[in-house]
Amino acid sequence: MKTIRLIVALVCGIAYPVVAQYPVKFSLEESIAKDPNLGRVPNQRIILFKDHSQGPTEREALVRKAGGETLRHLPSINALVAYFPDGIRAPLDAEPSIHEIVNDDYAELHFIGALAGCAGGESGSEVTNPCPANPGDVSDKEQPWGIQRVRASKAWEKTRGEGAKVCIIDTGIDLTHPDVAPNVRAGKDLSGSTTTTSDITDYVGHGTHVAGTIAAIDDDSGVVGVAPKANLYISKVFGKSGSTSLSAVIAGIEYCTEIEADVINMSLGSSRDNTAMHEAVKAAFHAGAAIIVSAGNSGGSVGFPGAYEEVLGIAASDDSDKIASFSSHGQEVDLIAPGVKVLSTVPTSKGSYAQYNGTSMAAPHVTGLAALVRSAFPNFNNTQVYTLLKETAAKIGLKNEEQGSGLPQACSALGFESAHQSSPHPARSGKPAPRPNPIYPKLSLPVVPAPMNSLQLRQIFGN
Ligand SMILES: [Ca+2]
Repeated sequence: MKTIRLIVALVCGIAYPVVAQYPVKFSLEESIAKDPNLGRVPNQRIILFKDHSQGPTEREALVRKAGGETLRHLPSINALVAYFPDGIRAPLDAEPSIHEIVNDDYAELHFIGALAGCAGGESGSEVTNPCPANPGDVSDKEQPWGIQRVRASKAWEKTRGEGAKVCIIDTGIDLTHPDVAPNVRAGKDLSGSTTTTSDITDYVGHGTHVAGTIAAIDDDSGVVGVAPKANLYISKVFGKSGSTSLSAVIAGIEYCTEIEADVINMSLGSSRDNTAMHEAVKAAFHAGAAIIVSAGNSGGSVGFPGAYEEVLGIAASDDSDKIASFSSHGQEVDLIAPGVKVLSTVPTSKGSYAQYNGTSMAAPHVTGLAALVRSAFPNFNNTQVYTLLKETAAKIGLKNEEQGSGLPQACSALGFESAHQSSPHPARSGKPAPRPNPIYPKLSLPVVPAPMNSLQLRQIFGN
């Protein structure tokens, strides 16, 4: 029997209640064998259609005939989600217009616990990094350690994220928080927890924390984010708990596509692969968004959508550049970023600032960097953004399945330092099989060119 790890660091003595249960499964197969409905939203199904031969009204009639109620349409994947209180009465599988019926699963925040009352900006023993920090960063109390570690300030003379649209799929945001609210441009509540879509208030704290790491403002007060002038769009899909349905997350992804997001942050996931979620991620990727997803906190394999090829899956490191004990890992990890004792904004009702742990906190560091890259190189497509962040990341001496391509660095990504081609700390283990480049034979828009190689990147940056 595997040990279940419950990571609750009590460094500062006072802990907020953990907002959600984080089922830790070292063997999903074992767990599912015991409970086939594990992680499923009861009686809820996502119905994917083959074509557009039926309109919304006809589809809803079809669902009613089978004993269900349509909850919402998901146009990006040509689907709808429906609730069948007594199971599906009519054999919908035989309906010629239906391609597939899949379960609606739960998605959870990749957040471990919160610490209150802590001072931020602690520095650990950083390994040698070819991308040196600015001398003033350590004494700049507005910069949490993670912001320093990704060398965000190195980019700020070139860009602070101006013009980049970042969509955060999360618990909403505190619109009264002076350190992050000024960057919020719009938002929508798709959690289904209210009858309207206008209340993007963050009742949990997670979304405000993620937003602060991405884009807290530079005002010599509180904290500053990686891209302090990025434009934030709030796609709220969690109500008052740390759990929601995949169909709500898919609706949240659709909102991000609707506002033409340059970067999407998803600090969430499910332990189950799901066709509907994968199709939604593919649709957003093909619409042009760079999609950054936390790897998960199981300490085991990478969750979904973090494991999909169309996204960057992010593991979590601590301030000594070690992988966090809770961080999921595997060959699906693309990058690693600070995810332990991350100081950021939380709702003013929860104390305004707090340190959180989780791969949820790692992903927004990369999202901020992606916003800087998109601002500096607006002609780059999402694949080029991924390639640039990976090729310019610093290896930090971990196994490839822990660090992926390494810890991304704003200075080398933005061309301020020579992109280092060799690792100062070679990986200890054998290299896992490389992930194949995504191939999408069925889809043609937009055209996705082959990722750039190191030579092409050097040609662009002239070094
Ligand atoms: Ca600030």
